Amino acid sequence: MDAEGLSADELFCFLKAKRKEDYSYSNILSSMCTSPHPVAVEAHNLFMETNLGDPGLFPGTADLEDRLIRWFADLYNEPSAGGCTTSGGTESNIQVLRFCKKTKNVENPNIIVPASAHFSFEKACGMMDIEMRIAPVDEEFRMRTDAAGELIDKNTCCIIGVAGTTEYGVTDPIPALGKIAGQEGIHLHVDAAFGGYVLPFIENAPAFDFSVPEVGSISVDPHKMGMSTIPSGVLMVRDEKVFCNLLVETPYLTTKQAYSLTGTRPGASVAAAYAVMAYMGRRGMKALVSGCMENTRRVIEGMEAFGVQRRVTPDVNVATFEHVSVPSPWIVSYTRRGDLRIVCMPHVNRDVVEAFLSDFGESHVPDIN
Ligand code: 0PR
Repeated sequence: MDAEGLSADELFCFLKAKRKEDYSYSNILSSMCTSPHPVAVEAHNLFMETNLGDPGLFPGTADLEDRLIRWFADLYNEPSAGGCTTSGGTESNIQVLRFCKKTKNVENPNIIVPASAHFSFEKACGMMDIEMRIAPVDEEFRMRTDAAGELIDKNTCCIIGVAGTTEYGVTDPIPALGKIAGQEGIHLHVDAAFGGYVLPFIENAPAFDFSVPEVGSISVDPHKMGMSTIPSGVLMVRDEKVFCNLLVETPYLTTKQAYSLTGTRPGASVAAAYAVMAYMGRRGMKALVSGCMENTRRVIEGMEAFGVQRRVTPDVNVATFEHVSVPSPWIVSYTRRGDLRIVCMPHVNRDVVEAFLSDFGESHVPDIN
């Protein structure tokens, strides 16, 4: 840090130049984040200085958090469900494993995740000394329930299913996982970080929420398909009592106990998440999701017309293909197996999809073998 500060002009000239070095979402086909909705930005700015770590100082913001949780309880078909906001999918998954480990209270706890699970579980298990048992997936990249069942033992404290996997956009067989979790009395967590804002707005979507009686918790991220600002996660639990064993004393705060992982917590992105849902309503979200799914189908159909095979038909707006390169300036990603992956986020609108397909078609040399 220099002795003298910069003028605001100099400072913002520098900051704007730095921001220009970032890629623009208009060419990003690899991200599960997107440009926040304008109402999210406005709400975020309005609540910029709020801190849900000391909620008694910000009762208005805390009320928005409660209202957001009530909406998700409704959306996920269990009006009495509880929950809290987090910084995103990683923190939500950590919180789930924290309470599952405490509740089970065995010496060598383990959890069962599908091979497709997000790497946040690896981090969480490392932090908490939990063994992560990996169940293989089937040819459509869904967790194999029989294999998951075989991995269970008396030390298993949680089974995880994913609704809208990060890499292939599919949903694990949650009702079947519910059966085995129920038989063994094990907590079933559904990681719906991505799919939690998609599946409720699609006709005939696979079951993933509290309507499956054994589902104990669901994580969902407003900063992904919820078009909110970063960082924003929600962790829903069927029975709020699971949080009790995470409580610590917070004597000098406005609330005397807290179970959240982080201390200071942004109210701004919570207000932003609330704003998007309030503004869009169910009908608006349905229209948004239908558009993303329509664009996903168009990408798949367009790529197949160039002879590039889809890897799987997804449940959410993630399209995957056999490995092929794409021309610049398009930014795509490749899965651990090497498959091309395109996420049709709201910024990947129909014009973007057509521009990508046209550029791809011009550059692609079909493999004649
Ligand atoms: N669970 C699932 C199913 C996820 O897909 C992700 C993240 C997480 C948990 C963790 O969420 P947080 O990153 O909010 O903690 N999925 C994306 C991924 O890791 C996140 C992402 C977003 C990555 C934008 C890149 C990017 O540009 O691939």
